Amino acid sequence: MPDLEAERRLAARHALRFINDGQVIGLGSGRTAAYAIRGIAELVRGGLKVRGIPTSNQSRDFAASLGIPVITLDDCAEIDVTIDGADEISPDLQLIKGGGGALLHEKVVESATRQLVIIADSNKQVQTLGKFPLPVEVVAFAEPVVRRWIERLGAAATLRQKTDGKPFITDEGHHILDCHFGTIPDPRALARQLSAMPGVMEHGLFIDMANVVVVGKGSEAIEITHHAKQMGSGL
Ligand code: A5P
Repeated sequence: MPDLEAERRLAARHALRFINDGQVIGLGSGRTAAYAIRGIAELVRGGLKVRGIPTSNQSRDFAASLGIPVITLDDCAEIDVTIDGADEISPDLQLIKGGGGALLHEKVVESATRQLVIIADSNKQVQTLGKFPLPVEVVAFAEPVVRRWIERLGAAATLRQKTDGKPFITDEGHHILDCHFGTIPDPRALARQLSAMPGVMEHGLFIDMANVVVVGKGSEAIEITHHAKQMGSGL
Protein backbone atom coordinates (compact mmCIF):
# COMPACT_ATOMS: atom_id res chain seq x y z
CA MET A 1 0.00 0.00 0.00
CA PRO A 2 1.63 3.30 -1.06
CA ASP A 3 2.10 6.07 1.50
CA LEU A 4 -0.49 8.41 -0.06
CA GLU A 5 0.26 11.26 2.31
CA ALA A 6 3.95 11.16 1.33
CA GLU A 7 2.98 10.99 -2.36
CA ARG A 8 0.76 14.08 -2.00
CA ARG A 9 3.58 15.97 -0.28
CA LEU A 10 6.04 14.93 -2.98
CA ALA A 11 3.75 15.99 -5.84
CA ALA A 12 3.05 19.34 -4.18
CA ARG A 13 6.73 20.05 -3.59
CA HIS A 14 7.59 19.17 -7.18
CA ALA A 15 4.89 21.52 -8.50
CA LEU A 16 6.50 24.54 -6.81
CA ARG A 17 9.01 24.63 -9.70
CA PHE A 18 6.25 26.00 -11.94
CA ILE A 19 6.00 29.19 -9.87
CA ASN A 20 8.00 32.30 -10.69
CA ASP A 21 8.58 35.60 -8.95
CA GLY A 22 5.94 38.24 -9.55
CA GLN A 23 3.21 35.81 -10.59
CA VAL A 24 -0.43 35.51 -9.62
CA ILE A 25 -0.98 31.98 -8.35
CA GLY A 26 -4.29 30.11 -8.12
CA LEU A 27 -4.45 28.32 -4.79
CA GLY A 28 -6.23 24.96 -4.99
CA SER A 29 -8.39 23.23 -2.40
CA GLY A 30 -8.10 19.90 -0.60
CA ARG A 31 -5.36 17.95 1.14
CA THR A 32 -2.82 17.88 -1.69
CA ALA A 33 -3.31 21.55 -2.54
CA ALA A 34 -2.80 22.38 1.14
CA TYR A 35 0.74 20.98 0.87
CA ALA A 36 1.33 23.27 -2.11
CA ILE A 37 0.01 26.25 -0.16
CA ARG A 38 2.42 25.42 2.68
CA GLY A 39 5.26 25.24 0.13
CA ILE A 40 4.29 28.56 -1.45
CA ALA A 41 4.20 30.14 2.02
CA GLU A 42 7.76 28.91 2.65
CA LEU A 43 8.89 30.49 -0.63
CA VAL A 44 7.13 33.74 0.30
CA ARG A 45 8.93 33.74 3.64
CA GLY A 46 12.15 33.30 1.66
CA GLY A 47 11.42 36.44 -0.37
CA LEU A 48 9.33 35.24 -3.35
CA LYS A 49 6.82 37.89 -4.40
CA VAL A 50 3.57 36.28 -5.50
CA ARG A 51 -0.11 36.93 -4.93
CA GLY A 52 -2.61 34.12 -4.47
CA ILE A 53 -6.19 33.72 -5.68
CA PRO A 54 -7.85 31.01 -3.59
CA THR A 55 -10.38 28.50 -4.93
CA SER A 56 -12.27 28.18 -1.63
CA ASN A 57 -12.86 30.06 1.59
CA GLN A 58 -10.89 27.36 3.37
CA SER A 59 -7.84 27.83 1.14
CA ARG A 60 -8.19 31.61 1.44
CA ASP A 61 -8.08 31.43 5.24
CA PHE A 62 -5.27 28.87 5.24
CA ALA A 63 -3.11 30.85 2.79
CA ALA A 64 -3.69 34.13 4.62
CA SER A 65 -2.83 32.50 7.96
CA LEU A 66 0.53 31.43 6.48
CA GLY A 67 1.31 34.92 5.20
CA ILE A 68 0.59 34.52 1.46
CA PRO A 69 -0.80 37.79 0.05
CA VAL A 70 -4.34 36.88 -0.98
CA ILE A 71 -6.25 38.77 -3.67
CA THR A 72 -9.52 38.19 -5.54
CA LEU A 73 -10.55 38.03 -9.19
CA ASP A 74 -11.61 41.67 -8.82
CA ASP A 75 -7.93 42.53 -8.32
CA CYS A 76 -6.70 40.35 -11.16
CA ALA A 77 -8.72 38.16 -13.53
CA GLU A 78 -5.74 36.47 -15.17
CA ILE A 79 -3.82 33.84 -13.29
CA ASP A 80 -0.35 32.67 -14.27
CA VAL A 81 -0.26 29.27 -12.59
CA THR A 82 -2.78 27.34 -10.49
CA ILE A 83 -1.78 24.31 -8.43
CA ASP A 84 -4.69 22.10 -7.40
CA GLY A 85 -5.59 18.51 -6.58
CA ALA A 86 -8.02 16.14 -8.31
CA ASP A 87 -10.20 13.18 -7.44
CA GLU A 88 -9.60 11.21 -10.64
CA ILE A 89 -7.19 11.68 -13.55
CA SER A 90 -7.58 9.84 -16.86
CA PRO A 91 -4.64 8.96 -19.14
CA ASP A 92 -5.47 11.98 -21.37
CA LEU A 93 -5.51 14.27 -18.31
CA GLN A 94 -9.26 14.78 -18.04
CA LEU A 95 -10.27 15.21 -14.42
CA ILE A 96 -12.98 14.71 -11.86
CA LYS A 97 -12.76 17.38 -9.18
CA GLY A 98 -14.99 18.67 -6.42
CA GLY A 99 -14.64 15.99 -3.77
CA GLY A 100 -14.11 18.82 -1.31
CA GLY A 101 -17.02 20.82 -2.72
CA ALA A 102 -14.98 23.68 -4.20
CA LEU A 103 -15.60 22.82 -7.86
CA LEU A 104 -17.33 26.05 -8.91
CA HIS A 105 -14.62 28.41 -7.72
CA GLU A 106 -11.95 25.95 -8.87
CA LYS A 107 -13.38 25.86 -12.37
CA VAL A 108 -13.69 29.64 -12.61
CA VAL A 109 -10.15 30.25 -11.37
CA GLU A 110 -8.73 27.47 -13.51
CA SER A 111 -10.52 28.61 -16.65
CA ALA A 112 -8.72 31.95 -16.20
CA THR A 113 -5.35 30.24 -15.62
CA ARG A 114 -2.53 30.06 -18.14
CA GLN A 115 -0.93 26.95 -16.65
CA LEU A 116 -2.93 24.50 -14.55
CA VAL A 117 -0.75 22.09 -12.59
CA ILE A 118 -2.63 19.19 -11.02
CA ILE A 119 -1.00 17.37 -8.12
CA ALA A 120 -2.11 14.00 -6.79
CA ASP A 121 -1.20 10.73 -5.14
CA SER A 122 -0.97 7.64 -7.31
CA ASN A 123 -4.46 6.42 -6.35
CA LYS A 124 -6.01 9.22 -8.39
CA GLN A 125 -4.87 7.83 -11.75
CA VAL A 126 -7.59 5.78 -13.46
CA GLN A 127 -8.11 4.25 -16.89
CA THR A 128 -11.67 5.58 -17.17
CA LEU A 129 -13.29 8.35 -15.13
CA GLY A 130 -16.43 7.69 -13.11
CA LYS A 131 -15.72 5.41 -10.18
CA PHE A 132 -15.44 8.51 -7.99
CA PRO A 133 -18.96 9.99 -7.70
CA LEU A 134 -19.11 13.05 -9.94
CA PRO A 135 -19.95 16.19 -7.94
CA VAL A 136 -22.59 18.41 -9.53
CA GLU A 137 -23.28 21.76 -7.86
CA VAL A 138 -26.96 22.71 -8.11
CA VAL A 139 -29.20 25.55 -7.06
CA ALA A 140 -31.21 24.07 -4.17
CA PHE A 141 -34.52 24.99 -5.83
CA ALA A 142 -33.68 22.96 -8.94
CA GLU A 143 -32.36 19.90 -7.16
CA PRO A 144 -35.33 17.49 -7.66
CA VAL A 145 -35.46 18.30 -11.37
CA VAL A 146 -31.72 18.01 -11.92
CA ARG A 147 -31.65 14.79 -9.95
CA ARG A 148 -34.24 13.22 -12.31
CA TRP A 149 -32.28 14.30 -15.39
CA ILE A 150 -29.09 12.85 -14.00
CA GLU A 151 -30.83 9.61 -13.11
CA ARG A 152 -32.06 9.40 -16.71
CA LEU A 153 -28.41 9.60 -17.75
CA GLY A 154 -27.83 6.43 -15.76
CA ALA A 155 -26.40 7.64 -12.44
CA ALA A 156 -27.76 7.50 -8.91
CA ALA A 157 -27.51 11.03 -7.53
CA THR A 158 -27.17 11.51 -3.78
CA LEU A 159 -27.41 14.84 -2.01
CA ARG A 160 -24.16 15.54 -0.20
CA GLN A 161 -24.78 15.89 3.52
CA LYS A 162 -22.75 17.00 6.48
CA THR A 163 -22.25 14.71 9.48
CA ASP A 164 -25.30 16.28 11.16
CA GLY A 165 -27.49 15.16 8.22
CA LYS A 166 -28.01 18.71 6.91
CA PRO A 167 -27.16 19.41 3.25
CA PHE A 168 -23.57 20.40 2.54
CA ILE A 169 -23.60 24.03 1.38
CA THR A 170 -20.95 25.28 -1.04
CA ASP A 171 -19.10 28.60 -0.76
CA GLU A 172 -21.73 30.05 -3.12
CA GLY A 173 -24.64 28.64 -1.07
CA HIS A 174 -25.57 25.74 -3.37
CA HIS A 175 -26.09 22.01 -2.89
CA ILE A 176 -24.03 19.17 -4.33
CA LEU A 177 -25.35 16.00 -5.94
CA ASP A 178 -22.77 13.22 -5.96
CA CYS A 179 -23.50 11.25 -9.12
CA HIS A 180 -22.55 7.58 -9.22
CA PHE A 181 -21.89 6.82 -12.87
CA GLY A 182 -19.48 3.95 -12.24
CA THR A 183 -17.83 4.67 -15.56
CA ILE A 184 -17.92 7.73 -17.82
CA PRO A 185 -16.91 6.54 -21.31
CA ASP A 186 -17.39 9.98 -22.92
CA PRO A 187 -16.58 12.71 -20.35
CA ARG A 188 -16.74 15.46 -22.96
CA ALA A 189 -20.31 14.58 -23.97
CA LEU A 190 -21.44 14.22 -20.35
CA ALA A 191 -19.88 17.58 -19.50
CA ARG A 192 -21.91 19.18 -22.30
CA GLN A 193 -25.14 17.52 -21.12
CA LEU A 194 -24.65 18.60 -17.52
CA SER A 195 -23.74 22.18 -18.46
CA ALA A 196 -26.96 22.43 -20.47
CA MET A 197 -29.22 21.62 -17.50
CA PRO A 198 -30.88 24.69 -15.99
CA GLY A 199 -30.14 24.78 -12.27
CA VAL A 200 -26.72 23.16 -12.63
CA MET A 201 -24.17 25.73 -11.50
CA GLU A 202 -21.13 23.60 -12.32
CA HIS A 203 -20.00 19.99 -12.58
CA GLY A 204 -16.77 18.33 -11.60
CA LEU A 205 -15.60 17.27 -15.08
CA PHE A 206 -12.56 19.39 -15.94
CA ILE A 207 -12.11 18.78 -19.64
CA ASP A 208 -8.89 19.87 -21.41
CA MET A 209 -7.96 22.11 -18.51
CA ALA A 210 -4.85 20.51 -17.00
CA ASN A 211 -1.55 21.44 -18.64
CA VAL A 212 0.58 19.33 -16.34
CA VAL A 213 -0.18 16.56 -13.88
CA VAL A 214 2.34 15.70 -11.18
CA VAL A 215 1.71 12.34 -9.54
CA GLY A 216 3.57 11.20 -6.46
CA LYS A 217 4.45 7.53 -7.01
CA GLY A 218 6.41 5.89 -4.21
CA SER A 219 9.44 8.13 -3.76
CA GLU A 220 9.19 9.77 -7.18
CA ALA A 221 7.21 12.67 -8.61
CA ILE A 222 6.13 11.89 -12.16
CA GLU A 223 5.29 14.77 -14.48
CA ILE A 224 2.78 14.20 -17.28
CA THR A 225 2.23 16.98 -19.80
CA HIS A 226 -0.76 17.61 -22.01
CA HIS A 227 0.96 18.62 -25.26
CA ALA A 228 -2.23 19.21 -27.20
CA LYS A 229 -3.76 21.65 -24.75
CA GLN A 230 -3.66 25.35 -25.56
CA MET A 231 -2.83 27.51 -22.57
CA GLY A 232 -5.93 29.04 -21.03
CA SER A 233 -8.35 27.09 -23.25
CA GLY A 234 -10.29 25.71 -20.34
CA LEU A 235 -13.65 27.02 -21.46
C1 A5P B 1 -11.87 20.17 -3.93
O1 A5P B 1 -13.19 20.49 -4.20
C2 A5P B 1 -11.38 19.16 -4.91
O2 A5P B 1 -11.52 19.45 -6.25
C3 A5P B 1 -9.98 18.69 -4.60
O3 A5P B 1 -9.02 19.29 -5.42
C4 A5P B 1 -9.98 17.23 -4.80
O4 A5P B 1 -11.10 16.72 -4.10
C5 A5P B 1 -8.71 16.56 -4.32
O5 A5P B 1 -8.61 16.65 -2.94
P1 A5P B 1 -7.51 15.87 -2.12
O6 A5P B 1 -6.19 16.43 -2.52
O7 A5P B 1 -7.86 16.17 -0.69
O8 A5P B 1 -7.66 14.40 -2.45
